[in-house]
Amino acid sequence: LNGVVHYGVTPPISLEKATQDDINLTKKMIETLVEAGQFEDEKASKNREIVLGQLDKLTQEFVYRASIKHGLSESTAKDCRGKIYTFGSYRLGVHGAGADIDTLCVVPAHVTREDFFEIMHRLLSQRSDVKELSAVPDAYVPVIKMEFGNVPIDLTFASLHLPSIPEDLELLDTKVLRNLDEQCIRSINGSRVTDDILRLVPDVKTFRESLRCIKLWAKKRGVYSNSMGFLGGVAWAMLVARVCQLYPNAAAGSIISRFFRIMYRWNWPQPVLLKPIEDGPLRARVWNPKLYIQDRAHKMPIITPAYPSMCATHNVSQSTLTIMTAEFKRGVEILDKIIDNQCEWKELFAKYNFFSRYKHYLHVVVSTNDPESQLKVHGFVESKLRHLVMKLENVEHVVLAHPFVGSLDQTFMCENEDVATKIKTGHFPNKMFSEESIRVSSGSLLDNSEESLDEKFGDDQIGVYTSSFFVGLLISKKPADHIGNRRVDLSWPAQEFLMLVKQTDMWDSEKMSINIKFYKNTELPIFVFEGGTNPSVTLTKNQKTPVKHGFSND
Ligand code: 3AT
Ligand code: MN
Ligand code: MN
Repeated sequence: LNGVVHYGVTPPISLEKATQDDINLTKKMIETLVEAGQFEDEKASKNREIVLGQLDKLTQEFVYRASIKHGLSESTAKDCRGKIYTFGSYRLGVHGAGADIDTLCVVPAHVTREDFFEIMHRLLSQRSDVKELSAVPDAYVPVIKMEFGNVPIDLTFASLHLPSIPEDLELLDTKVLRNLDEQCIRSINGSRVTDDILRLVPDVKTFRESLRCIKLWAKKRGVYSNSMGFLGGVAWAMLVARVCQLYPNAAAGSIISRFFRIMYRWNWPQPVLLKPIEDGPLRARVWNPKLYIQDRAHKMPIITPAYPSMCATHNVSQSTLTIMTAEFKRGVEILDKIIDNQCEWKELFAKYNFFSRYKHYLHVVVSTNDPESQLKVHGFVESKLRHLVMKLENVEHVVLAHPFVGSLDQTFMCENEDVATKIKTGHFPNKMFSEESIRVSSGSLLDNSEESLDEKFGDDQIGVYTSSFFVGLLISKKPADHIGNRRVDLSWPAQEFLMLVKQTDMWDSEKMSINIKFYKNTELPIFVFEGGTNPSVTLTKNQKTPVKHGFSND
């Protein structure tokens, strides 16, 4: 490698070129991804470009109006320009059909974030092709969300220390970060990280094909979620990019095979880096386990390349690392079989069967009386769930606490307060629901035919909007104590978690309620099973063991 530039913090492992076998392997992989609907059609891509063009026009209008508002002359205001950048999966070139476009609106120094949420928001609200417009000005990364011409858009904002934004301005140089507030730095960094990843891979096409494969695999295997303690889109992109650096001339199919092998054997917490961590002009904190105790605690550090480098996997716990490692192992085995022509690519993307994997489950039920607060409380509880997982994995004899990615949401129309209370505490009727809205009476559940429901219920029904989160538990077999007790006490972590949620400012105990139930696999509510039957029940029908609750909210 004398004198040859290489990507990454170490030289490549192999410079071997793709063989005909690798190319065939890759071709089959792409075909499987196409079949799984991972690529959007040309019409949809065109539409995205049109939307981005319109967003750019609106940005110029916004900058002009804001400039006038701040007392600039007509002609100076006309010369002031802003610019739209994209980041996220669209910028990486790996977005699926329904994905959003993550955009960043960059404006001159005199245009403020308040202007953005006032003027830009108004300009958007006046358009008939903009729907579901919502502003989140006080988020960690302030954002306007919307559907623009049927494309979901996340629009973030940064005001640079410049009088106007040159059309060819790149955000690569750390100088652009000077004199910016923290929100602007965070917003810009979404874009800087994506651009850096693309710059740091030896072959963008191979990287994109490989990442599309890993994204689909991670979603199907239930390990795609930053908030739940797995990895989000940026972290998966960085892992794939690192493997691409190590095999600069390989085709995507063999990158995937290497990917699983390398990640299965990775010596965590040794960090994954795409380039050496840089110092920069700000007082911003850069990831450094030698200096910061929090950084030392990261189980699976994957570090963003753009200054100021951060750990993209802060939420990974011992349990989620164990689960991902097991999935890497499965990947190694399946790829070996695919390469050996013993199975097809679609085997790799087989859906993970969470609800028949464990003997014990926790069910967190969050409910409200109105759909608006349901949306808020849902996101909030999801963002806190990893704390429950970490508390659970610290309980003696709990080997693994596995959070289910996402939640199962249902609306119940209840006959009276008693029924509503039952639902809120997780006593769901044990019947398969085919309707989005489920009506329950205090007796048995009615059949779903609309006529009989309308006869029975009047306007006095109580709507209960629920989100159900689940944690699967692997509990070690331990010898019974001297009185034959095998109970594992989960009430303490559960109570602590409930307190954590209820203590926050956004919790409104008038409207919201949260409960935790503990199940054996045979007691799981039927609605979690896609087929409408609980396989564990059929399996264990003949060995009726009395159910012992380690924890119950009854
Ligand atoms: P999709 O194809 O959209 O599912 P993606 O990788 O584009 O995958 P997102 O749109 O969720 O994923 O996120 C794009 C980027 O936005 C990633 C990160 O830089 C930023 N981002 C996402 N969620 C947050 C968050 N909660 N806080 C701060 N930044 C975030
Ligand atoms: Mn996105
Ligand atoms: Mn987004």
